[in-house]
Amino acid sequence: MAHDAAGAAQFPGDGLPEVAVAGRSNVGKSSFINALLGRRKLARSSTTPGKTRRIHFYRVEERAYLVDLPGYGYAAVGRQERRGWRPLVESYLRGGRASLRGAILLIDSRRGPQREELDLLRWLAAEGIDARAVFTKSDKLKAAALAERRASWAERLPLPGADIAWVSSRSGRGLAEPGRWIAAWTGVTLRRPDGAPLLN
Ligand SMILES: Nc1nc2c(ncn2[C@@H]2O[C@H](COP(=O)(O)OP(=O)(O)OP(=O)(O)O)[C@@H](O)[C@H]2O)c(=O)[nH]1
Ligand SMILES: [Mg+2]
Repeated sequence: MAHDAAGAAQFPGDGLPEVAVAGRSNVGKSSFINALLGRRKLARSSTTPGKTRRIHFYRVEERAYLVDLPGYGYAAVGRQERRGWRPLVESYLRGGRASLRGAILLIDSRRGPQREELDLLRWLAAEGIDARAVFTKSDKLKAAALAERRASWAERLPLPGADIAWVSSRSGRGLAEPGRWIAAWTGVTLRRPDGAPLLN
C-alpha cells in the first residue's frame, strides 16, 4: 500500500520507522523498492518531467515505510522541476524527522558516483542521517568490469565498505545486504512473496 505526499502536511503521522530511498531519475529507485517488497510490476514508473513530483511511502507489513523520494539531478530535468523537488525532499530529510531511521542512496553502477551523489552523502551525514549506498543495475556489467568498478568506486565514497552494496533489482542479486540494513533500522525482515528470504 502506498501513501503519497506533495508536502510536509501529508507525511505519515503514525510514527512507523522509515527508510528513504534517494537517487537520480532513472537510477532504479522504484524497481529497487519493488524488488525488496517482492513485487513484479513497477508501482511507479518514471514520472513525466514537469509533473509535480511526490514522495511515495510504501508500507511494509504495516510496520514500516520504504520512502521513494523524487529523482534529482539528471541533465534532462529543467530548473523548473528542480525547484519543485528540492523543497519537498529537503522538507522531508531536514528538521530531524524522528521516524526516519536511515537513507539509501542509489547510484548507477555504470556511471559511478558523481558530484551530486557525493554532495548528497555529505549533506545527509551533516544532517545526522545514517546513509548507505547501493549501486544499481549490476546485471548490466560483465564480471570483470564489475570487479574493477567495485574497488575504485568504493574508494570514492565517504563510507565504509560494509555500508555499500551492489544489486540487480532485475535478478534479485545483492538485495539481501540492503535487506539487512532495513531490518536493523526498522525491525522488519523483508521476505519474498513465498516467504523465503531475499536472494543474495
Ligand atoms: N537491467 C536492469 N534495469 C533496471 C534495474 N533496475 C531498474 N532498471 C530499469 O531502469 C529504468 C528506471 O527504473 P525506475 O525504477 O523507474 O527508476 P527510478 O529511479 O524510480 O526513476 P524515477 O522515478 O524517474 O526517478 C527502468 O527501465 C527499469 O526497468 C536493474 O537492476 N537491472
Ligand atoms: Mg521511480
